[in-house]
Amino acid sequence: MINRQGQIESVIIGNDHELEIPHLSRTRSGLRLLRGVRLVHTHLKNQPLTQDDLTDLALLRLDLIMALGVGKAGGLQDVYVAHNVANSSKEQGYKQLQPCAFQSFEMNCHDFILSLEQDIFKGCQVSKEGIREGRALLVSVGTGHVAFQQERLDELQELVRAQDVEVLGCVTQRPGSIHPKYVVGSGKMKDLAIQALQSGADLLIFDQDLTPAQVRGISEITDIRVLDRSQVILDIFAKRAHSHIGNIQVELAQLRYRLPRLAQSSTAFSRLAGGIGTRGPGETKLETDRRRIRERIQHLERDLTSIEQGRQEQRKRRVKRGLPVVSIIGYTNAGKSTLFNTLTASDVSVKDRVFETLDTVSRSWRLPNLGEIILTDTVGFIRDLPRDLVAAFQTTLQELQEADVLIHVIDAHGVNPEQHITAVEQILVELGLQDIPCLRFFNKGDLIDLETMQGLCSRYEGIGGSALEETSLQVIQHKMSHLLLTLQKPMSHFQEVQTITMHEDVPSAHRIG
Ligand SMILES: Nc1nc2c(ncn2[C@@H]2O[C@H](COP(=O)(O)OP(=O)(O)OP(=O)(O)O)[C@@H](O)[C@H]2O)c(=O)[nH]1
Ligand SMILES: [Mg+2]
Repeated sequence: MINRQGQIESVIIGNDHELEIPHLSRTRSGLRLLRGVRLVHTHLKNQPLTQDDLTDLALLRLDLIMALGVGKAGGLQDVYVAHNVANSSKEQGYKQLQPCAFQSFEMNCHDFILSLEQDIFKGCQVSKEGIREGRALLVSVGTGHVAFQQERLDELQELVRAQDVEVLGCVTQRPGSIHPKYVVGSGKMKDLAIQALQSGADLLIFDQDLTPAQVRGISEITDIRVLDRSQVILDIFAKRAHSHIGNIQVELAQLRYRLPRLAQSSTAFSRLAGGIGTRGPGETKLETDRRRIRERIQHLERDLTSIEQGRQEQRKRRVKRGLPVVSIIGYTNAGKSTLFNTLTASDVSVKDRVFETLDTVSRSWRLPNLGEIILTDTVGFIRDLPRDLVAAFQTTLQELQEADVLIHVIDAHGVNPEQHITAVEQILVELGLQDIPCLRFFNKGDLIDLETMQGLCSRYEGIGGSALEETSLQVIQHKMSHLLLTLQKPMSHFQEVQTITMHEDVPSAHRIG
């Protein structure tokens, strides 16, 4: 291995068909530059560069790779050279020079590498949209329906974008079966790693949930950060959490998720490394880290329990007062908060992005014939909600237990409203909320034609409209009044409710969370 100054950095002794390259430090200065060392090695049977050579070149971002072919008589015969290229759209990320007889071979390696690096750097400069937190290649590995896989991948893009990560490309893999260690075969995984490097990605994000062992296996091959969908969702929650309880729940979910994966970060060395510098004291540190995380988890759990007790008291008081509670639920970005704002003349944050709302917010809502009731806006759902998140968000989700009626908001303009309905209803079952009466509201009616809306409404026995238009919401109010009146609760509850003076019993901006 020879560095840019022409000095020999290391001498590697291999056998007649392979060599083991020692651990190389990670990419310099965070920019997608070359490694600063070139590999010059012998090929004892004068063979051209092998696929393994070219993979090493790309994966390790070597300045270049050179094989000196040994002829039959034992002298040097031909020289084979390959280098990385700048253009990421090319299928191959490297270029092989014409083989040349050793005697006539001439190359100014230093200048060649510098100009190559300049080209590569130009191709990888940060896009005009601004500095992003990362550049990711998304990967979906599936054996199910193609259309479904694509839809999930689109959703993953949304999730990743919500974190200000630039999506450089999406790759769909459809293996016969899921490889236990790498999800796809190791050959395919190497191709993926090369593709990620060529496109300038520093993150590989999988749509599938990966086991800690898979994250480890893939990181070892690719040498870049590997994330799965759950982690992306957890990170979004972490970014969006503002309230005290929101922060506790998110941190708890993150720590529980991280604990079994802790070993991964300290062993994420180059695939060829064999663990140099990662054993010994590293093990002890790992144990300390684990213990600290466990202690922190216990601490957060205690905090959460005491908050939970306080909330139960609060709930009991409300139940005693007999105020009916209606909770708005639904898939993330369906328009729940918009509906909440229009119905209660509030101004909770509404944005065209996933998981804008994390904390439950309750306000009073006046219904014809009933008077004031409590309307609650809640955190959005998504299919395959990470388990750690559901577990940690129990306190927030339990708020839903007290709802007398749910309004399930569905984005009628979305790609697949049916899938979203199924996902949400599945989560309701998991939370034991399936028996609460539910009114389905197909939202964003202004964006679809009447016929489609009527089809959805009749198929799902729902009502349609737009959360942005007050007039289209009168039908919700009437339906809701009717629903609440037909519930088992005695009429007296509602009469009682009508006489309540708001500032005494239900602050008009009563905020939970
Ligand atoms: N055209 C149209 N856009 C709507 C309608 N309702 C909501 N939106 C838009 O949809 C996006 C999401 O709205 P939110 O109300 O934040 O959705 P949410 O369900 O609360 O989302 P999360 O809190 O992130 O789960 C925003 O850009 C809204 O302006 C509607 O009826 N018509
Ligand atoms: Mg919202």
